[in-house]
Amino acid sequence: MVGKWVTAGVDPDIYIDISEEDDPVKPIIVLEIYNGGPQNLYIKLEAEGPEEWTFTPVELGQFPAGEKKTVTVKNWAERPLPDTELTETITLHLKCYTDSGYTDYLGEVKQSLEVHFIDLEAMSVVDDDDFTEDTEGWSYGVLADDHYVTPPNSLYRVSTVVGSGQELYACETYSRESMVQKSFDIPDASEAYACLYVRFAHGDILPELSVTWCYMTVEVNGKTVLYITETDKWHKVVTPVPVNTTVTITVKAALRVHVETSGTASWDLDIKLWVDHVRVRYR
Ligand SMILES: [Ca+2]
Repeated sequence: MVGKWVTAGVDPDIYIDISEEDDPVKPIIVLEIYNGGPQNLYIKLEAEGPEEWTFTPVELGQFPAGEKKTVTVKNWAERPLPDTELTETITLHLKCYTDSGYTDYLGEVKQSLEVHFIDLEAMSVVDDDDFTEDTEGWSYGVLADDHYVTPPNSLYRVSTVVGSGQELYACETYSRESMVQKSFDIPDASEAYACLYVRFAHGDILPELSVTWCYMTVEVNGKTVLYITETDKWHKVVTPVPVNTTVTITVKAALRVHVETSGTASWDLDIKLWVDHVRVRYR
């Protein structure tokens, strides 16, 4: 019944590279939940799958009536890292309640998830970018050594959202999207993957401002394969890419601020992004 008005958007395929992954594996999922019903709901995520997995229910909080909300869920599932490639199916249960105590149960929405464990190191190399000595053909960005996955450098780009000395007028908004990009020629093969690490951050928010949005995305040929809001942390993304064509990977970081009180900016407000350890593989 509840499935008539609650929908859960989730990428039905997760790719995990067993050649470089923590043991146990703890996948992170992003759910875009739409509550199209007449009342506010509280939703709890539960899951079931093969016996190797351990699942922990996660209370996702309130989903107001008529609204869409994106949630990133961690620590909901873990499994020992397999040493061979395999694919497993997990069923997500989004249990809907009408109270914050998660007792008045209304119904659930089910969603199936395929977890693909792949071994990138067993595949052929299209490209490896570790930014050891140069920017490896990426558009924009310079080398930086303040954060990296493989020493001594990563690719870095900083963009100014609001400059020091800039006049700020109440109710105005300022936004900036910073990006770096590279294209890869993928051979005619049966499958291909890209794996990279990304990170972003912004400077101290000026006292006159509030943050409207702040996120990072990774796109493959314009399709978003990663959306994150957590700053100051490396995020690993593994994604299939099309074969026998050119694939463009775009990493973006965006910050939008709203001026709450007029004033003069006392310092530069920057949006920063880092990329490192890019591997593109096929077989
Ligand atoms: Ca590096």
